[in-house]
Amino acid sequence: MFNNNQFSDLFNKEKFLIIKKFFNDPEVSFINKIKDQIYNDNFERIENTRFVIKSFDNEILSLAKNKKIVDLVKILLMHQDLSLYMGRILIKDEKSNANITPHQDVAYFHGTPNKLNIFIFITGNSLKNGGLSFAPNTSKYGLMPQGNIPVENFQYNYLCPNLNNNDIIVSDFYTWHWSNKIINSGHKRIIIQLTFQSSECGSYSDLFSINRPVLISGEWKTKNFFSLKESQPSNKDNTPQISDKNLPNIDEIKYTISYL
Ligand SMILES: O=C(O)CCC(=O)C(=O)O
Ligand SMILES: [Fe+2]
Repeated sequence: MFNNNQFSDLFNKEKFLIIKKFFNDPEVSFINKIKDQIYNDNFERIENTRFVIKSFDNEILSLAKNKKIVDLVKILLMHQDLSLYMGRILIKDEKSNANITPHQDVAYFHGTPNKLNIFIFITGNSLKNGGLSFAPNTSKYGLMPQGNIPVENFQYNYLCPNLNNNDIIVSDFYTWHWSNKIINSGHKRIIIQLTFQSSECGSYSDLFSINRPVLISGEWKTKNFFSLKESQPSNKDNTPQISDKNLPNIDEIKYTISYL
């Protein structure tokens, strides 16, 4: 059994950690129930995407509140007060079997970039089954533009670990990852992604499951909540105008000191 320091020392080296046999049998049964429901719903998803349509709010919330997960996130994010930024289910099957090109999640979301991803592999993970590949230690390159990261221009190593449904992967929000097409015919791949952050940040993703701010541990350390949808770019010229009577009138004195 690992202690807290070993977890964080290992993670902090390359911001990537595989934890084998994380879930016990009852937890695996719980995960398998989600799988059964997805099969029952015939893998219904948001049109032409890899995202499951049904929200699975309760299931995702109870996984995100699993004591072992919360304790792990507290150690790795070094925060006691945590919220769930995003929870979603990622499907790959014959209907959506594209390569997911190299990217980092941080470029596509909002709020604090200091987020932590936990991936749960309901149907395991392997190269031939459209599993996730990761390039540990790529957070060192920081924020990259959106789109396919030009991996050919960089030094990196990657792996697509063979995992079971009781194993998890933890990575920071900068770590490059991607996935290949399913090669084993008939295979259906289901992955749960949970994204945590300090509750000092009131950002939350409202594109998938859990479309609201959710406190996971401790207390809220902010009063400002703002969703991903309402943070999308405006497509009009919305530059605040001098003539705008609603312009907030802040006294500049508040921000001013004299250097001399
Ligand atoms: O579903 C996949 O294979 C990868 C998905 C992913 O990394 C993403 O949507 O950010
Ligand atoms: Fe991703």
